[in-house]
Amino acid sequence: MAPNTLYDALFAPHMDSAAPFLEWQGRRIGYAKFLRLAARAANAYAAAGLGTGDRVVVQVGKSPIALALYAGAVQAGVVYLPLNTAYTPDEVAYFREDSGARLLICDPVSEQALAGGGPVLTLAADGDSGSFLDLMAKQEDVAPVAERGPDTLAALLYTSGTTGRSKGAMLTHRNLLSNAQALRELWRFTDRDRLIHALPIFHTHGLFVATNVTLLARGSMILLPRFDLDAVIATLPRATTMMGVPTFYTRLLDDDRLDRALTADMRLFISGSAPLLAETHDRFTARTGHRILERYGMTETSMSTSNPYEGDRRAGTVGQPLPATELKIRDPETGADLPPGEIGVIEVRGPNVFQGYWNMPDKTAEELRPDGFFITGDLAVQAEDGYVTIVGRAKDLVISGGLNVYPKEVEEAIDALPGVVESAVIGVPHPDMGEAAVAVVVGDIAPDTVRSGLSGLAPFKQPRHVEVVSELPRNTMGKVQKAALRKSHARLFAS
Ligand code: MLC
Ligand code: AMP
Repeated sequence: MAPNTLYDALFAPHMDSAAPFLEWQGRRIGYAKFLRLAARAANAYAAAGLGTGDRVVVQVGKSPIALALYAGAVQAGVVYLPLNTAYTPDEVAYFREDSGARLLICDPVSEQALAGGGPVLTLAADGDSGSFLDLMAKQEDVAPVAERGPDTLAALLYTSGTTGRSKGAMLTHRNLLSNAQALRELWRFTDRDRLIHALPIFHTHGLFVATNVTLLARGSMILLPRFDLDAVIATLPRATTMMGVPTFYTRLLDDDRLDRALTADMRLFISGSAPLLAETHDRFTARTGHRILERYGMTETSMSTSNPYEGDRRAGTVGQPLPATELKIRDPETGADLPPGEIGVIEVRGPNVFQGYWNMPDKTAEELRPDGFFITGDLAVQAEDGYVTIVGRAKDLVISGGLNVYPKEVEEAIDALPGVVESAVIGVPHPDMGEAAVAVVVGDIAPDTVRSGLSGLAPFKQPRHVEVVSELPRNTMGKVQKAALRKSHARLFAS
């Protein structure tokens, strides 16, 4: 029988393999060594009192050990809940409480601020010290494998909706594994691949798409702490593939060192998490000869569509649905199927689609239909030949450098400041981040005071520009016209 859990498919086949898995700051870590680290982490979870199904919240810097915390959770059957390192202590406290996590692992520098909400262990940003690492060091490097099935929970990834607080998307072994299998095949990953991994490992893109596909193909990853232009340029000649958000590609294009010679040994560049402009796609091809392969996905669904490896990688489109994924374009009001060429909301169904939001049956029912179709909130048209072009969002969301900013959350924080009457947060085209958040505020308050009043929010959520006005544009129903604001501010960041 084909393996149907993450451990059986991704880890078990490599237990004794000396093949390289990670390269990190000049050091090589082979598969067998990495899996011994994972086993130590699995034993350390057990030593800390966690059993199968318990949640662990992990807010740590990127390092091989941090990746082993994920692998160890898979082995121990612990549900993995990774968090953006930019989240503030207040934000972390919410995720921890909402998920009922048994343990939080964070950077030692935040330990004090996060104490009080339950057990805390630490791992330093470079992965070289911390109380969880100490606990791992005391463990055996073999560990039992928790009994898990394809339908048991592997991870809880928080993602905000347009209203209220963040929701934990429940992802099973089947969700994650089926997607990795589809992508490995579609993108032709093999054991000869060396992936430049410059993404964060707290989101679907860097944690699941990049890592699971590589593990499944028995390839290797050159792990960089973050996207650093010089480091990526230095690494390109030794790599075969890269996955990135559009900002990676626009930053590379802004550098004269990017050319055909530098990328001669690369076989594939993949982009996703935010719209890649057709213009960026075309410039990249003109400069390097490579056609970026764009795909589309979401925390709740992993990847749903992709351009082909062989065949037409069509600029400005996100390609066709993955083989096992059904995709429909539906009328956002009535839910009726729309014919090719008409704009509607993307709905998807398949083994990639999550199981619902943790402890939020009502929210789940709003977005996940009884027949299994998930309402993504992305607006698109589909061509007769299946290619999907995303044209906008029905949900009020700003995507900045591939990170989601929920206007409602920022508006609530602004509206709570003394002197503020109301506010509107919009996404405005930004040459580096794709979009940047801008706040338009009504009230007796200075822009700097608004800015300094938002320190409880992670920095990437804070508006890049704050403007105080006498009133917000409204339609006849009294609803704030964000479209009008986006239009009047469209050139704010034009270089
Ligand atoms: C950093 N900053 C950001 C930001 N990233 N602000 C807005 N949006 C962002 N994305 C802030 C920093 O705190 C800093 O603030 C300032 O901007 C300058 O930072 P920088 O050095 O220019 O940014 P950098 O560290 O280079 O990061 C930019 C980035 C990074 C685009 C490389 O954000 C990144 O790797 N993004 C990828 C996110 C991702 O993986 N998304 C996938 C989600 S999964 P200050 O105040 O200190 O100056 C998903 C599903 C799918 O969407 O389909 O994949
Ligand atoms: P997240 O909730 O962080 O998983 O972000 C998912 C959202 O990112 C999707 O709903 C889309 O709006 C957006 N997204 C992902 N990939 C693409 C893409 N290739 N083009 C346009 N938008 C994308």
